[in-house]
Amino acid sequence: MLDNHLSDDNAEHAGNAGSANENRHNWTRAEARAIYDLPFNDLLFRAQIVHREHFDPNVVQKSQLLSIKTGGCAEDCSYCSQSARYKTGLKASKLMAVEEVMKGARAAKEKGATRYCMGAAWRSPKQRDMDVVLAMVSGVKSLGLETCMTLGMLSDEEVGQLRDAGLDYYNHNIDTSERYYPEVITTRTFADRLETLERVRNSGMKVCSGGILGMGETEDDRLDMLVTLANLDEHPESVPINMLMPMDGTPMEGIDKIDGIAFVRAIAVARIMMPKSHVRLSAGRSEMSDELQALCFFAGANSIFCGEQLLTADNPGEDADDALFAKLGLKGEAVGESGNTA
Ligand code: SAM
Ligand code: DTB
Ligand code: SF4
Repeated sequence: MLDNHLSDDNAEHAGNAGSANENRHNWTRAEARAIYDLPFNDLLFRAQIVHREHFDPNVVQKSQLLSIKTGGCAEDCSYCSQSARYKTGLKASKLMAVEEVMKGARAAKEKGATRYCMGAAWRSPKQRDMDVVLAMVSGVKSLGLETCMTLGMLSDEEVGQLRDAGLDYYNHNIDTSERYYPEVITTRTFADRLETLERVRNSGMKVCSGGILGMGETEDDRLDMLVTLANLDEHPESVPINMLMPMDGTPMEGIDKIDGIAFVRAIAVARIMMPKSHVRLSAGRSEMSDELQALCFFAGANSIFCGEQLLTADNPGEDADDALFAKLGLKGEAVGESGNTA
């Protein structure tokens, strides 16, 4: 049905992409490339068709982030304000108290967030912190919010504890392609990331995994990252696509911004290759125009971080997002309603 609308030589390669109802896990870079290189209008049309097969196109899921332990991190991720290796001017703080987290979660729920994502600047959690972390999970869950955490690498034991406490999602990004990964992070490997993702998947929790665009990687690196995510045994239920927010004092300070159209193309490819996943337009929205965000939603992004702050960086905030949603006729996804019509 779709092939009538494809207008160039890529049509043959891109022909079956996303039109089948079942998720595929055998994507090649060549296929991803062929989709990515389609004329922009064809690409967006294709992404919209896939999106509408599975989701209400005017519903966007809202997650709220909270940094439960900020800064002082032992890892050397070159994009991150929280690494202890760079002079970013960020003040490190200890693990928050459970009641403080609950306050934030109640406020987020009132403002329409359906998922509360708690992030810690750790390579991996310390066993002595686990009791507090688990109490955060069960507390936030008791408010009727979906729970998500991002705490670094996990052991099988920790994965089991988090699941049993009621954690719905675990966020662990692969960040970039396997090829480019060592240029960005040297203190852990791409394989380490995949290992934790597998543990989370095997535990029965839902997986949130994506990456960052605009770190100096090539287009092929972006496609390889998406192919890796799409070829996992199951697609991550959430796929956050972050636009690099260059942080003062990090090796990525002052890096050239990614082209907006290239960013939208990557979102569309993610939507087409992972048709039933929520694709989240994540960090970087405070630097994006309404028009660029609208194109991202049109390309199939259907989730955002809401609120004034991400972990350490700015986010547009409630007023700006309410105005944007009103202009575009978008609605927030209701608690417990996935919006996924598949
Ligand atoms: N420490 C944990 C870890 O690295 O897995 C969890 C927190 S970490 C800050 C979560 C993710 O935020 C990173 O994997 C990265 O994708 C994203 N992120 C961090 N700093 C960013 C930045 N400056 N711009 C865009 N995304 C960023
Ligand atoms: C994700 O992919 N992006 C979020 C969340 N998962 C943990 C974090 C974005 C961080 C942006 C920079 C900051 O706030 O420090
Ligand atoms: Fe630490 Fe996570 Fe930042 Fe890397 S991304 S430095 S692991 S907080």
